[in-house]
Amino acid sequence: MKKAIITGITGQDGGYLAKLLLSKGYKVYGAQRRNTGKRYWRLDELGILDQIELVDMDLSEPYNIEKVIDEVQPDEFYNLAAQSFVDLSFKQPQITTLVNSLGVLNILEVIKNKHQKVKFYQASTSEMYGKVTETPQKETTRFYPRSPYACAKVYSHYLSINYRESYNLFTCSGILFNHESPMRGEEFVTRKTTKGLVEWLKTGKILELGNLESYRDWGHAEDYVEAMWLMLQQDKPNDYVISTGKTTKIKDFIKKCLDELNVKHEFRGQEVFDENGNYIIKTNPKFFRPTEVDALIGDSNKAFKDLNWKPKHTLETLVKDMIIADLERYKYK
Ligand code: NAP
Ligand code: F7E
Repeated sequence: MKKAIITGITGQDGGYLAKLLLSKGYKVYGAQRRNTGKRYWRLDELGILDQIELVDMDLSEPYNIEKVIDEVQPDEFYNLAAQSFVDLSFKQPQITTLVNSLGVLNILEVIKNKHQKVKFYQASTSEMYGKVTETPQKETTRFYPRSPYACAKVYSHYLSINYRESYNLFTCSGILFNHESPMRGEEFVTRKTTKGLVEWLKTGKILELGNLESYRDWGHAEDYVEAMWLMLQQDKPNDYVISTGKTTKIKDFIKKCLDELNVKHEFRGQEVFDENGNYIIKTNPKFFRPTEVDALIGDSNKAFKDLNWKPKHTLETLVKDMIIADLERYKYK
C-alpha cells in the first residue's frame, strides 16, 4: 500500500486529492495545522474524514515536518498548504512568505537530508505569470508576479527545480491555473458569487464585489488533483501547466451563475440589477487589489501529451455544480 502525506488537507484541493488517492488504495496522512475554526466540513461532505489519518504539521515549524516524515515514511508528499488568498497577501506579506516560501524550504530540506526517495509535489500557480509576458502561458513563459503571494510562489517553484537539479530529488511543480468547485473557500470570487447569489435570492442581501473586468482560465478542482497525481507517477520529474485553455471574464462567470438561477438581470457597468431595478451586486472598492492580474490563459499541451491528462468538466458543469451545492447547503427552495 502506497503512503502519501498531503499538506493543506483541510483546503479545497486537499479534500479532492485525498479522495482520489483513497480510491487508488493509498494510505493517506492528512497534515493539518492547529486551528480553532470549522475545519473538516470539506472532508465531511466528501465522505472521507474517517479514512484519513490526521497528523499535526505547521509548515512554519521545521521540527514537526521532520518528525512526521520520519514516522510516516511516505512514498509521496503533496504540498498543498499555503496562505492562498492573493488579496490577504498584500496585508500579511510576511506570514504569506513564511508559509509559501520558507515552508517549502523546510520540507525540501528534510527530504534532501533524510528521505531522498520521497516524490514531492509543489503547488505552483498561474499567479506567477501575473502581468503576462506571453499569451497563452506555458511552462517556459517568463514570470512577472504581481502580489506577495505570487512572489513567494515563484521562490518555491524555483526551489523545487533547484533541489531536483542539485540533489537529484523527484520534485514536480504543477503550475495550476484557477480551479474551483463546491469546496472552494468562500473568499474567492467564484464561491463568493455562488454563495452570495443564493443568499440574495433567499434574503435580498446585496452581494459586494471588486474588479469584474479581469479574465481567468477556470477549471474544476476534481480534474486538477488528478494531474497532481499523474505528475508523481511519471518516470522522470517535471513541471507542468494545468489549465483548460479557455478564459472568461469575471462578469461572464457571474452572468452564467445568474442564468443558472433563472434570474433576469441587467449589468450597468460593474454593478448588477434585477428586473425591478434593485441591486443584486454592488461595487465595493475594498475588494480591489493594489495590483491586478488582468488576464490568464494556459497552454497545457505538455500535460496533455506527457501525462495524458484531460479535464472532464467544462465551465458550464462547474457553475452548475457550485450553484446546486450552495442551493442545497443554504436550503433555498
Ligand atoms: P485552500 O483551500 O486555501 O487551502 C489551503 C490549505 O493550507 C488549508 O488546508 C490551510 O489550513 C493550509 N495551511 C495554511 N497555512 C498553513 C500552515 N502554516 N501550515 C500548514 N497548513 C497551512 O487552497 P486550495 O485552493 O486548496 O489550493 C491548494 C494549493 O494550491 C495552495 O498551495 C494554493 O496556493 C495552490 N493553488 C491553488 C489554485 C486554485 O485555483 N485553487 C491554483 C494554483 C495554485 P487551514 O484550514 O488551517 O487554514
Ligand atoms: O480572484 C477579482 C479579483 O480571489 C479572481 C487563488 O486560488 O487562483 C486564486 O487567486 C479575480 C481577481 O482568485 C472580488 O480581483 C473581484 O481578479 O477568486 P480570486 P485569484 O486571485 O485569481 C490562483 C491561481 C491562486 O493560486 C490563488 O491561490 O476576481 N474579484 N471581486 C474578486 N476576488 C475576490 N476574492 N473577491 C471579490 O470580491
